[in-house]
Amino acid sequence: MRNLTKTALFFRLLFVAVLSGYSVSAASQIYSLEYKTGPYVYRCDCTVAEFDSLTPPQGYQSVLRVEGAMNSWEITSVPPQGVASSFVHAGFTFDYLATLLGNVSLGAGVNGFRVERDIPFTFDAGSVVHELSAPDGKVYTMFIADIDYLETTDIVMGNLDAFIGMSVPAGWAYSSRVLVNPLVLDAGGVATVYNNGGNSLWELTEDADSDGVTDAGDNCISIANPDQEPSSVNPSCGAVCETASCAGVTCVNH
Ligand SMILES: [Ca+2]
Ligand SMILES: [Ca+2]
Repeated sequence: MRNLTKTALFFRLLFVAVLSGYSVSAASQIYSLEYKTGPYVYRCDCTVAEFDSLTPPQGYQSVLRVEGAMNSWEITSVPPQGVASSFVHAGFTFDYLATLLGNVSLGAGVNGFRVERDIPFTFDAGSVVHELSAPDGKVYTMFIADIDYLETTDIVMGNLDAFIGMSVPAGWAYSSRVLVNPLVLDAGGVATVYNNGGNSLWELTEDADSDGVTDAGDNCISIANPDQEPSSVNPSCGAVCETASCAGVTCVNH
């Protein structure tokens, strides 16, 4: 189970790395001890040490998540018909936890996956963000990087050149910049995430008005309003969206 142990350490360090450079509006470092078969995830009623000592059943693989970083991958807590609600393995009970969201095509043979994530990541003004641009112009913002504490100590997310030389899919481009305004990665519930070779996670960041609040969380998608001041008429809508000159602007209720 060496790999699992290393993975656990890896994610713990990743999370610390993320928190040390940026702010996250909610955080915990609770680990889920899970087995996955296909899209179905089961959580172990056991300790980390107990879980670490187990070999997964045939057809299952170990999954270890940090809750808070990607809070919920599940689309339901009720197992679909025909899927077991629990099973016992090596004396431990595994209860059904989730059905994972599926992979999505990001174009040209590049796949991402969807995660349910309801915790916005806030990148403060003045911090460095690392971005991948896809051939279709869509931008993916890195929110977790593979920093192996034991082997690599010189990757600093706050460095503009931290990931120069990283391999990216054909037609994609990497860049980095210092934020003038805060950037909020708010998936609005479901995020599309690209995993770059297992080394880093990049979230699709659609910000039509470039005000630093991504579309899913923007209370006025097409008008820049970084302060997100709410409308006095409809608090779920941005104030800038209620004026006559903004007629027809779509407001996002959330
Ligand atoms: Ca926006
Ligand atoms: Ca806006």
